[in-house]
Amino acid sequence: MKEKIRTILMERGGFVSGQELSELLGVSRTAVWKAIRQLEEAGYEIEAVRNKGYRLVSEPDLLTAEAISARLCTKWAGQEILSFDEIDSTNNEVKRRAEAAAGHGLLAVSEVQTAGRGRMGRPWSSPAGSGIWMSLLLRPALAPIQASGLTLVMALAVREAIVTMTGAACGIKWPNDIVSEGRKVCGILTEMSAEPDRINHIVIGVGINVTDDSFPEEICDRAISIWQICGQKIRRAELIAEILKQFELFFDRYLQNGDMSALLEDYNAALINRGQKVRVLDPAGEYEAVAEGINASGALIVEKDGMRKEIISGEVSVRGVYGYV
Ligand code: BTX
Repeated sequence: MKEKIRTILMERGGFVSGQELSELLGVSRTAVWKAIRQLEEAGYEIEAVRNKGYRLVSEPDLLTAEAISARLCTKWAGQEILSFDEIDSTNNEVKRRAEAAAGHGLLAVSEVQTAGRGRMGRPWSSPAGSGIWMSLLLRPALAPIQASGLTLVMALAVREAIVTMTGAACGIKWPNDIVSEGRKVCGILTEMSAEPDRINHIVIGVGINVTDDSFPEEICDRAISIWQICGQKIRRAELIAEILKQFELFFDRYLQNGDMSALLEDYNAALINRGQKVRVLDPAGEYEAVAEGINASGALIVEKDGMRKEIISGEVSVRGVYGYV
């Protein structure tokens, strides 16, 4: 009943009288009123005006499969969605599903992750209600060596979606972070199961801080939310739908040559390290250099003492000279 009333109010957009609702649903006006109360308790804002009836003002920021699907305009990404209140890690869940033969484009999202992780097993803070913790399953016809570029493709898609929806000033810190004001608003973790010449599956995990006001002490100097950047509390389901739309577009361009060559300009234009001094954390010895941009294989080209070097993601990290960015 609650669901039916929600649907009617959404479809109408304006006021619907209690009398009409009770007639449409064949229940008493008291039953209608009770259902309206339940919707309000679930976070729906409903205006009630004497002689006019009820009008839906706003919906809660739900992260359900239905909320995402209702906004989705993709061909394959997110056509199957699993949504959880709590999970260890959406990357883990998608990997489990991939091993059980789930298909290309499966998306998992969760309100909370109890064991969210970044690269090299680093923890990823994933509290309830304020962020997007999601993972996308891919089964692309690419060689394993071409997989790491997909992290860059997702970075482009997330940045484009944030900018399209909010106009927020943010850029990409090579290879996998979206940053603003020197802090991380999004991290991306790509994991792959492959044989030497064949990819079984790839899982791209995306963590985005959306409406956080504050962060745990250990990350408060390096984390930021979209809300903090631009003062907008956007709906997570809408942002997810926009990211998946953008990902399909960028992914098609990646597939043209199986590398970043068709996306070089877009990526380098979004790259905040470009032309900047960076500290290259090479296990063989740290050094400072100037970042020039990426090449077609997604490696970062840096210049040091007139020599150009190619930094391959996964081997070394890059930091700003004065801080994280
Ligand atoms: P990373 O290794 O580049 O970054 C991890 C580092 O980022 C941590 O060591 C910490 O300093 C910092 N950090 C932790 N939590 C946050 C946060 N919420 N915001 C900003 N900085 C933070 C980045 O790894 C990849 C993160 C991927 C997360 C997604 S969420 C969905 C999916 N499931 C999962 O377990 N991981 C991915």
